[in-house]
Parts: sequence; structure tokens; C-alpha cells
Amino acid sequence: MGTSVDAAIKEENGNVAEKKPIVVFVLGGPGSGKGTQCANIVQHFGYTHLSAGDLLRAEIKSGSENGTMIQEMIKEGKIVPSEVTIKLLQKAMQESGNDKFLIDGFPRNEENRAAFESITKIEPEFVLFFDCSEEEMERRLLNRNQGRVDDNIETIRKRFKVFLESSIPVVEYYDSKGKVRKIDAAKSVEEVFEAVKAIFTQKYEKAAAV
Ligand code: B4P
Repeated sequence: MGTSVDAAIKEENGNVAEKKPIVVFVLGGPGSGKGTQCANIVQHFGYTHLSAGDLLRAEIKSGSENGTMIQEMIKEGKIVPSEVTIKLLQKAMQESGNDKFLIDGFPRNEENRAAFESITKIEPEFVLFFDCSEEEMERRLLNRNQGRVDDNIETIRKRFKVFLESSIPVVEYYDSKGKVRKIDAAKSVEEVFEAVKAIFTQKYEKAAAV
């Protein structure tokens, strides 16, 4: 990475107070590797990673009044109402002290997208889209073995269906605005990260050139 790129990242990090948050949405089917790659992006580019799934699971654990409803929806592979997820995202953004966010696994449908934009007044800088076949995603999720209520074959199939019906239209919407950066996510973790890195580096090279 060149020094001008480093300077652009530093400049962005230095202006926390004055600027509107920078948001990158990370979308892709269940098991496409969003969480895996977000951890790498955080290390290299100083973003805060907010996973909608992790925030919802933490909410279930906290024993809040919404917890039971969220757990049922996750078990069924259904999408939790926007206001619940957006509130959790906003709280996590405020508490982070950062102004650069990777929002992973959200928006999951058109309603999520419109509600997020109208409540927060934030439009994403771009959308990283992890493109992966269903066979590969299924194989990964069944191997993940972390005891998640949604990593069983029945729920996985429901999640795929919801992804195709509800989340792909969100990707298409942002594609029509020229905001989608598509990644071939079926490759190895290292190869996928090379492609991801190129996209973020390009963003900072552009900023350094201005
Ligand atoms: P998803 O957002 O679908 O994310 P995920 O299943 O955790 O997969 P991810 O793409 O992050 O893959 P990962 O890196 O872990 O699910 C989140 C869950 O949250 C949903 O199912 C749902 O339960 C819930 N949720 C979120 N928002 C919701 C909402 N609004 N309403 C309701 N529910 C909501 O990688 C997967 C596995 O593959 C790992 O084991 C990893 O090691 C491996 N892997 C990753 N990259 C690989 C590669 N390149 N090659 C080989 N293996 C790889």
C-alpha cells in the first residue's frame, strides 16, 4: 500500500467529529464469508464491524423483551422488523466512537434499506457483494459447527430462499446506482481478501488523488 493511501486512511480517521459516518454494506448469502472478510477489513482499514446477526443474537442473550420474538424469527430464517435491527445498529454506531462502519448482513430487504436510509439519513459509500454458489455456502455452514440455531439444513434452506427473494433486490437496487462491488466469494479466504483489499485500496487511492 502506498504512502498516499496511508495518508488518506489517516486523514479519514482524523476527522471523526466533523463528518457523517462512512458506511459500507456487506451483503451476500448465508455462509458466503461476510463475517470472515469483515474481520480482515477491520484490521487493515480501521473500520468498525457491525454484524446484524451478532447484534440480534446479543439482544436475545440479554433477555430483553424483544429477545423471544427475535429468536423465533432467526430460527425460521425470517427477517426481524427493521426498527429493531436499526435501533441496535444505531446504538452500536454511537458507542463505537468510530465513524467508519462495515454493516454486515443488513439491509436484508427493501424495507430494511428504505427504513435505514430514512431514519439515519446515511447512504452507503458502496456495497460489497459476496457472490457464492448455494452448494458452497451450504457446505460451509454445515461445517461451521458453532451450535447456532440457524445452521441446520432446514433453516439454511429457508435462509437461502429469503436471501434470493428479499436480499437480491437490495443488491439490484444498489447496482442500479453503480454502488455494488461484486466479489467472487467461492475462492479461498486469502484470494477473496485480495479482491476485497483491492476495492478498499482503490477507494483510498481515489481520495488521495483529490
Ligand atoms: P448471515 O448474515 O447470513 O451470515 P453468516 O451465516 O454468519 O455467514 P457469513 O457470510 O458471515 O459467513 P462466515 O464468514 O461466518 O447470517 C447471519 C444470521 O443472523 C442469519 O442467519 C440470521 O440468523 C441472523 N440475522 C441477521 N440479520 C437478521 C435480520 N434482519 N432478521 C433475522 N435474522 C437476521 O463464513 C461461514 C463459514 O465459512 C465459516 O465457518 C468460515 O470459516 C467459512 N468460510 C468463510 N470464507 C470461506 C472461504 N473463502 N472458503 C472456505 N470457507 C470459508
